[in-house]
Amino acid sequence: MPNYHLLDFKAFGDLRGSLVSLESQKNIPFDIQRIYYIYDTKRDVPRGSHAHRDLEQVLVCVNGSCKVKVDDGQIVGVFELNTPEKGLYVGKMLWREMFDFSQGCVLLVLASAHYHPEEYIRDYDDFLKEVSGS
Ligand code: T46
Repeated sequence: MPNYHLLDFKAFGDLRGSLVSLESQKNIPFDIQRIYYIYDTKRDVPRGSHAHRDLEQVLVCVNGSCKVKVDDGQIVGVFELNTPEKGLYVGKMLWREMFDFSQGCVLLVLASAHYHPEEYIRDYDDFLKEVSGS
């Protein structure tokens, strides 16, 4: 089983619009320690291209759309995020890339830990070695 999957969020919609609530250990499968958002992106300029040794995240496209490629060293999944009602859970030790950003894309990210730049793996070959245990 790959360590990534889509999450469905319940939207509370009425004549005024819609609301989605995200809560630690309820519809988000970890304690949220950090929230950041990515915006003002360019369609042809991918982001990411790294892995995390010890971080779990949920990515939600709250406006527009983008694609996310996740790679566990064996299986590669590509997801289009185009609704605030779905999130992509990205577990530990996964190479990720975000690309094909639409105009106005806003990607909200919930993370299980504070920002620790030293736990990033930024070289794909190093990632493959670590993930295969070699
Ligand atoms: C990930 C994908 C989905 C901070 O100072 N604090 C933070 O919490 C983050 C996430 C970044 N930064 C700084 C570090 C860089 O100077 O913001 C700048 C841009 O970060 P980065 O190049 O890592 O951004 P992305 O879009 O390539 O990757 C980010 C996350 O870093 C990463 O964890 O999984 O979004």
